[in-house]
Amino acid sequence: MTASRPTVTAATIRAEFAARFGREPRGLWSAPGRVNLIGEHTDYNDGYVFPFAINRRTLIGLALRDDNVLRVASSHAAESVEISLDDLAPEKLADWSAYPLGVAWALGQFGARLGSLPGADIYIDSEVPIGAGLSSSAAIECAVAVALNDVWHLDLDRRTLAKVGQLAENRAVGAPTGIMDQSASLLGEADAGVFLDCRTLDADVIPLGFDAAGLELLIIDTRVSHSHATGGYAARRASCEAGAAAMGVPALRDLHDRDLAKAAELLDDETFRRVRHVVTENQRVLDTVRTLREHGPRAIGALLDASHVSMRDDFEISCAELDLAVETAKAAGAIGARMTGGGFGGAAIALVPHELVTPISAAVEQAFADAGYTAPTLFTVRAAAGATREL
Ligand code: GAF
Repeated sequence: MTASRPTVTAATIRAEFAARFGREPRGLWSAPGRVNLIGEHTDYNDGYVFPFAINRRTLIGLALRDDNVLRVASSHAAESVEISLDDLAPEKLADWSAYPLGVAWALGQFGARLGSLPGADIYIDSEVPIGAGLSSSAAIECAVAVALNDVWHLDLDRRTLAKVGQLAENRAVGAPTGIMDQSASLLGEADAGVFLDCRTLDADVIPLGFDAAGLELLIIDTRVSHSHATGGYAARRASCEAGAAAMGVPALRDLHDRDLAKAAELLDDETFRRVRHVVTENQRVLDTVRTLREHGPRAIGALLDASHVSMRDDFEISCAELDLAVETAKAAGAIGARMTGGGFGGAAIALVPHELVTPISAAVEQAFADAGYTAPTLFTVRAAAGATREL
C-alpha cells in the first residue's frame, strides 16, 4: 500500500479548532517528524546521531484563554482534555494528552511561572504516522513547545525546548527516551541532516544532497506498532548504563573500538553485544558524516547496512518484518537500508535511486504478501525545516 500524502493544512486546523472550541485560533504552529539516517540508541549514551526533520508535520492551532485552564483537543480523540495550569503534574497526565500537557508542565520546570500565565485552547492534528518510528510524539511536543514559548513570551532557545520535550516524554509519558527526536524536530533544515553530539548538544546542519545525487529516501512502515513506554527500550537503556558502569566510564560514548576486547572479558555476552552496538554505531555516525561530505550520499550505503546488522544481531531491536523490508529493498537495488528509530517495530528506511522507487516498493509489498505479513505503507520523504510558526 503506497501512501498518498496526507493533508493537514492551516484551513483544516482552523475549521476543526472552530468546531471544537467555538472560536478562531490566535496562531498556527507546526513541527515535523523525523527520520534517523544513522545513530540508533546512541543519544542516551551521550553519543552521536544524524537524523533529519521530514516533510510530514504536526500542526496545532492555539488561542489564549482568560483563565488558567489548558484545554487540548486532537483529531485522534473525540473528547478534549482540560486541566488548570496550577494542577499540572506528571502523575495527573495520561494517554495522548500527556504529550501536549506534559510540555506545559515541563516548561514550568525550565522557568515558566505557570501560576501567573494564561491558559490556552490547543487543537492538534498530524501527518506523521503514529507508531511508525517517525517521532509523531516529538512532533507534537515540539509544536506545542514552540507555540507556548511564543505566546507565553518565554524566550527559551531551541536546545532548551528540545530538553523540555524530552522531559515531557520522560516524566509525563513515561518513556525513558533521549534527546534526538526533539532536536531533529526543532533544529532540522530543508535538504539537510542534523549531526548532533548528544553530550554537548553541539549541532551541525549538513546538506544531504539526495536530490542532486538522484536519490530518494523511502520509508517502509511495517505497521508493526511499538511503544517506548514499554519494556524493550528501557531494558536496552539499562543494559547500556550497566555496561558503562562496569567499564568505569560515565557513558558508552567514552568507549571506542580499542576497548571492546576488555569489554568482552568483563561483561556478560548480552551486555557486551549491547555495548558493541553503541560503540560501533557511534563510529558509523562519524563515518557517515565524513563519507557524505567527501564522497556524497551514494557512498553511505554500506554504513546504513552495517547499522541494521548491528541492531538486528547485537542490540536485538529489529523484528522479522523490518528485516524482510531491509533485505528486500537491498536485493531490489537500494543503496543502503536499515530500520530507523527505537525499534521493536515501526519503519525501515531505504536510500534508493529515483528510478527504483516504484520497483523496490513493489518488491517489498510482494515480499510482505508472500510472508503473510500485514501490508506495509511505503512513501518517500524529504528533509524539511524544523518547528515554526505558520500563521
Ligand atoms: C526513540 C527515542 F525517542 C530516541 O531518543 C532514540 O533513543 C531512538 O529511539 C533510538 O535511536 O526514537
